Amino acid sequence: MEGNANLYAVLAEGFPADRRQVAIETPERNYSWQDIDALSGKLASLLQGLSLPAGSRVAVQVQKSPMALMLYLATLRAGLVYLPLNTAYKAAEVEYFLTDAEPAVIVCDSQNLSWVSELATKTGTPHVYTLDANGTGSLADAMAAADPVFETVSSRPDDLAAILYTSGTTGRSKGAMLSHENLASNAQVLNDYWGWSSNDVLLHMLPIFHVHGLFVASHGALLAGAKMIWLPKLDVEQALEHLPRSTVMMGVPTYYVRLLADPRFGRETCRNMRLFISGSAPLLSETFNEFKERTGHTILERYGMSETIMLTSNPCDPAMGERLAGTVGRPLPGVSVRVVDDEGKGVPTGTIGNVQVRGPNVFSGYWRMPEKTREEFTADGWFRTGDLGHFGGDGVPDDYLTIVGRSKDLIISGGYNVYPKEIEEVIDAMPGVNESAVIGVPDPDFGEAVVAVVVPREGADLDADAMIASLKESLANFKVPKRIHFVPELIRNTMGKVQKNALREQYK
Ligand code: MCA
Ligand code: AMP
Repeated sequence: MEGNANLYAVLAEGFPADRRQVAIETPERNYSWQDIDALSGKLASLLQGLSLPAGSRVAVQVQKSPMALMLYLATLRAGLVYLPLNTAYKAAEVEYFLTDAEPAVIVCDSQNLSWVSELATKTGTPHVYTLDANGTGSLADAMAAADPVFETVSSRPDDLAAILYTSGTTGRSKGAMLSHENLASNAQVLNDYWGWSSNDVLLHMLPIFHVHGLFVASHGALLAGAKMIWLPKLDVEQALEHLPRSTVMMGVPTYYVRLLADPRFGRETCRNMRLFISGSAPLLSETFNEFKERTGHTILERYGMSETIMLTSNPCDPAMGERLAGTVGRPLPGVSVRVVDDEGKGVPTGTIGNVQVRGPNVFSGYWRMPEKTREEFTADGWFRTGDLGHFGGDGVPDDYLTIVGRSKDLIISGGYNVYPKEIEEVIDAMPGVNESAVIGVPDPDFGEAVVAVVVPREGADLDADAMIASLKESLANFKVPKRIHFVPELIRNTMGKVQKNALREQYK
């Protein structure tokens, strides 16, 4: 008989034989491997008791906690589809996801219960639960009597495991559909490539509503049977306390910039560290170099997307080559990456082109968007990443990829993606605004910062601070421009298209 392709079953194969060992350590309490099995089992029993059709979505917008991770694992075990939502999203943003994904269940923080319940009624989401950072809430109450023994549902490799929303150039978010196989194959490849072992201790400080923290980091430790030190977020003070007992850390570049900004961070802090991994946004060479100088460690940079999970990585094993600043390394085993011109023809080494990918990790399409899905895949089955890059060049080995930019109009701020169009639409609808252009400018902390250039209507008296305060009511804070500049008109080319490059140059 074939094994169960359910991602939880795959991950659980890596759990240590002695289930009493600590799997997750938090400042408040520890969770053993047995606790993971029993708590995710109880939640899975509860979800199964709702008698939902297979493939029903479970939307989750809660603060990071071990119980939130249990809820993710329970959703997998029950054969349902996990839909994580950034905790920064406001009601108007969450409404879109509930309307589009039609989840059967939404779990939220108790402080958001009133507006989430209203949305659930409006969008027809039948089950609403609360889960707070300390593990309490109506979900905990409901699971109290549930059976901790749960036989993980048998899944096929192609069954949907999660939907991750990723914004589109049109400003409308698309749900990337990831299967059990997409996630499991990537976790298995990384387990080997990054040399995970049960002796590792992962310092987990990333949010768990995106690929980086939820899949790459958590799956890595779970599949290796390695302990996680689980912190709610990046807090340099706490990082300094826990790094000396850790062997692996993952972060977006801002994490490394912030660690370096603290003079106490250095070799001693990293004395037990084996591996620092960076991704989600470009790591500046100066950060890479300063880190090496200060700690003796070479950050490993890798590249991925919500639609594909991890695609390329610098080597972990020194025998396989050097980790090179500014590059994202080689395609992972089993993953194919090609760089092509606009006609789809391969370009020579060192030449910039469009990055396209293929492999068992690549998603099957966007939720209920067959047209959009067709557009994003080539006729011969390659996914168009929207990133621009080149292989080799400049003394870099020919099989190392460098990402040089994006053909999509995307800003990455502190590892979060911001689509200018979405922000422009909200600004343009504000009273007194004629039009706007939203751009990313270099920022020492966030890598890129969101800035808006606004053309007021004639006679309008706009106030930047008031506009920012108003934008915070409907948009997640990380999307809200850090600064607004007023101009009489936007720079355009002869075709009438706004020249964002010129604006970026002017306001950097
Ligand atoms: C918070 N703020 C931000 C950001 N985060 N503004 C812009 N960009 C951000 N990323 C807002 C806050 O709401 C606050 O606004 C103000 O900025 C200052 O907040 P601060 O205290 O500095 O923020 P923080 O809580 O320390 O968070 C910064 C952070 C966090 C630690 C860098 O954003 C973070 O953990 N980012 C990681 C994102 C991530 O995991 N990305 C992976 C995506 P106000 O003062 O107005 O309230 S997965 C992915 O991209 C792919 C697949 C991949 O390859 O991994
Ligand atoms: P997301 O939509 O959150 O999945 O973000 C994926 C995008 O993040 C990719 O298409 C890249 O543009 C960017 N990205 C991820 N990792 C890196 C990296 N190491 N260097 C440059 N860009 C990256």
